[in-house]
Amino acid sequence: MNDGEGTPAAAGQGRRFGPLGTALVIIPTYNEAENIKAIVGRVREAVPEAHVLVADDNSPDGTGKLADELAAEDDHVHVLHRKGKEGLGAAYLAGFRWGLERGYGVLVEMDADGSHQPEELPRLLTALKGADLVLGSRWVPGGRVVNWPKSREFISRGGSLYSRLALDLPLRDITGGYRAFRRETLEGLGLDDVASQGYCFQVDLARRAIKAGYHVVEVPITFVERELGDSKMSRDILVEALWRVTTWGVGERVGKVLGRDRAGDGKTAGRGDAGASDQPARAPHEDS
Ligand SMILES: Nc1nc2c(ncn2[C@@H]2O[C@H](COP(=O)(O)OP(=O)(O)O)[C@@H](O)[C@H]2O)c(=O)[nH]1
Ligand SMILES: [Mg+2]
Repeated sequence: MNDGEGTPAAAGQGRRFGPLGTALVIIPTYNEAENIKAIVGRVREAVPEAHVLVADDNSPDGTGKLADELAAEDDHVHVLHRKGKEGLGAAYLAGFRWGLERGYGVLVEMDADGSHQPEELPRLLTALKGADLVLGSRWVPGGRVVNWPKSREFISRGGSLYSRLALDLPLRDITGGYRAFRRETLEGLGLDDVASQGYCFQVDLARRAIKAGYHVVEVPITFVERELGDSKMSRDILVEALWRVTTWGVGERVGKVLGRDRAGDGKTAGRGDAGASDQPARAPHEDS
């Protein structure tokens, strides 16, 4: 059974990882007025030294204003007000930029609806001491989902399995959005040309990290479906994910046939000595 601190991996062993620095927990929000106070409070309690950035897309329900009130009474809470709804990926990219500019050492992705439990964040951060990227994972031993209908679980498991096979990624939960990045990892991923949104954004970042040779560790989490507010999952988000993953997968195979590795688009600047938690070391471009 996994001890919850990340599966030891041949790939990461022997490497020295630097100190983590201060963490910034980025919480993207669109109409999360019912959840924002509770989630920020839980993060502050679970990891008091971390800072929180609410990245709000001008939510009509006033989430941004509530976040401003939280920020006014707590210097560890910040708000990034964005013009309008542009999707999860764009909000995270803006949040990453905000955090990198201000020198944070760790950038965390966390949903506002309580699905990603802040109380599990210390385990992700502990695992990050020996990794470049930690994925909170529902689909490794010890991970699970609570209150999900079978249909949602089928879509999520299917999405990860399809991405794993299409993109040859040695990961179990590829669409999840509870993650901790070292700043150097984000800086090495070539984020400037990321156009993907929704679940696809998560697949895109995981794929870039693996292809760039970063050491990625999956830590089991208990994902709890939201009790308040509405999911923003839509058919369009699923179609985008299916389309992009398929395109990337076909592109990689064509690249291999032609003797080139296009997977990283030649733009990532990974370490070349890392891999994923349940696999032996993989050098980037090893199969080209
Ligand atoms: N800023 C921003 N946040 C978003 C957007 N879409 C979703 N979110 C947030 O992303 C997180 C996950 O969304 P959610 O609706 O719970 O998706 P689900 O968990 O897949 O059903 C929540 O915190 C949402 O408020 C968006 O367009 N902009
Ligand atoms: Mg949710």
